Amino acid sequence: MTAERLLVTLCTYNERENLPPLIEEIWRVAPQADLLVIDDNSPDGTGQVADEWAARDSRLHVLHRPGKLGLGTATLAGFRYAVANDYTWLMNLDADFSHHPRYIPALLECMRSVDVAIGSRYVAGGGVLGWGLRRKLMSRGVNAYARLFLRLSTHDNSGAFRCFRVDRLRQLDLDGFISRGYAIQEEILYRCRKIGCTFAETPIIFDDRRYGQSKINLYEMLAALVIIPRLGLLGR
Ligand SMILES: Nc1nc2c(ncn2[C@@H]2O[C@H](COP(=O)(O)OP(=O)(O)OP(=O)(O)O)[C@@H](O)[C@H]2O)c(=O)[nH]1
Ligand SMILES: [Mg+2]
Repeated sequence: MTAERLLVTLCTYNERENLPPLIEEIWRVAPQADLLVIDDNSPDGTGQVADEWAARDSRLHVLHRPGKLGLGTATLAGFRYAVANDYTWLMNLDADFSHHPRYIPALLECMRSVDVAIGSRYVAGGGVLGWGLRRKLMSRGVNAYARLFLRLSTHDNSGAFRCFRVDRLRQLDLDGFISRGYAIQEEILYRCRKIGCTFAETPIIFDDRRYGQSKINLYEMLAALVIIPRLGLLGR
């Protein structure tokens, strides 16, 4: 039997200050994990910071993309890497400390019994710190919308803190995804449900980013509002 291997993916765009302490914290709780940083030629030099680290620790790998190609395609690049390199599990975290590594053990525990584990703000014990009412309503709204159009039974469908059984990712048509940006989160769950994956949600407290600026914008929000019903209709 081959050993079980965990890959943690971090999509980065201008996360230079967050990345080093985040990597340290991940390895503090999961020293066995390999890390893949997927950087879109961040102007602040995040990619170089990652390269320097990779040069001194073979557990860290860096994928450089030529420019800001979107969170969706970055996430799928991580999936492809995990499939090509035969990992057992892929776990993804935002690289801004909104997803604290202290929850990694709970997510891994879920993987004993399901195909997809979600670090969830919207189950008992979960929550959000540091957001205003507008941001809270937007997030709740997009989740209700996804549950309605995509018939998802999970509660946090827009967050990226998740763990997947890589054998299940292998079964997805990664070239068939239509989202390029943030709507990828809902599309992934939808496609996982279509192939019969099982799900668990474990509570997380989502904290506002530690350093730097948000990359989410009105365009991303509007794109999600169009893509989610489109997916639902295509799937009929
Ligand atoms: N490689 C890559 N990473 C991205 C891109 N857009 C966002 N990211 C990363 O994806 C993660 C989530 O992006 P955020 O800007 O934090 O989005 P958010 O969490 O919805 O917004 P905040 O509440 O402001 O943090 C972060 O680690 C970003 O650096 C992109 O186009 N390419
Ligand atoms: Mg964030």
